[in-house]
Amino acid sequence: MPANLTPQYLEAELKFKQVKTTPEKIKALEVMMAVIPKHKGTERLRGQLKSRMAKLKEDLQKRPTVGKAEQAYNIKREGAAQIVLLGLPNSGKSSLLSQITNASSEVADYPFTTQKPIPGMMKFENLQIQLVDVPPVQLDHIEPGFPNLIRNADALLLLVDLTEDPIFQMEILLEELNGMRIKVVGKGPIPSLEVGWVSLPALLIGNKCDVKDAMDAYRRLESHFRDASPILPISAKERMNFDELKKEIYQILNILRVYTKIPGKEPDLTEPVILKKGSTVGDVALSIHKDFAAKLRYAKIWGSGKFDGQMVKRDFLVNEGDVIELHI
Ligand SMILES: Nc1nc2c(ncn2[C@@H]2O[C@H](COP(=O)(O)OP(=O)(O)OP(=O)(O)O)[C@@H](O)[C@H]2O)c(=O)[nH]1
Ligand SMILES: [Mg+2]
Repeated sequence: MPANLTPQYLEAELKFKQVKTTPEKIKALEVMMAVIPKHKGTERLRGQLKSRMAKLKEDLQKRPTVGKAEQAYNIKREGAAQIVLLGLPNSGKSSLLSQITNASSEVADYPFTTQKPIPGMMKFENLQIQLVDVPPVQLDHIEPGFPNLIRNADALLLLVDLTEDPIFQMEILLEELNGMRIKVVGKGPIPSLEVGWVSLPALLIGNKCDVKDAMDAYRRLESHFRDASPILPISAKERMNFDELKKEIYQILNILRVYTKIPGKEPDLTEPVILKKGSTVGDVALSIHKDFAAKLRYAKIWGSGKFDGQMVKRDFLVNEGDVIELHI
């Protein structure tokens, strides 16, 4: 060790050894670098301090920050719609994701198993719908990014465990959503909302219907909520009622599928155009290209028209399953 290190430097070095966190270490190291005598005898030591600093800064970059946690909640939307699975700990969200989609999410009999969102794709007829498993809803803590993921979803599946006071669980979920200024819409008209609120369609699900007496609990849950929302019993574990579940999910999305065809050719029924209910022939054209929509003169429609191949204008409302030939 060079003999000519100052007390000032030694004090800074002591501080460096005492502190624990990376930002504190960086601060202490900065002081050491500032006060170290700068001459030939300390050249090597100064080099070491520099590389130590580089290492610490690298560690700081690697540490998960609030921003990173938030990023985990940024799930890219894929397929026809993005649906978030919400529920209290152990309600069976990860079981459902693992059983009904191509993805897998850890399942365990202890609460708080899921730590970050996991997306998976569910096949329904000729559609792929994205389901997102998330950590359980907690009363006292919301991860940054979580409310946004929910607000941006197309719909929610609210999962309750039928073996654990399901009405109470559902009330907690609805209250938590209220706190995030999210209004769940089930049956009936969409309510007018105050600024800052969003409305989301939701399907209520009573899970674990395979367990003894669970169906009694389901009937109580149903009589409590059936006027407000669509509701269904399932068993994620035993894959019970999955066909019905998929149909109900499609229903709450409020979308429809139409198929376009080229004159003289058959339509491709594996490639639906997905539109909001209430869309028109003009919207079908727009989904292909905006120039197409601008130049559209008329369309021929099979399905909802009075007769097959009927000529319709751009404001004609399309229905589920219609086949449409656009003419420009
Ligand atoms: N009998 C029965 N058990 C189920 C069913 N679905 C889930 N379970 C069990 O319930 C426990 C919790 O399941 P998970 O899928 O991990 O629940 P989760 O909602 O993802 O839990 P967190 O990630 O902690 O919020 C596990 O022991 C599962 O095996 C079901 O349909 N029937
Ligand atoms: Mg889970």
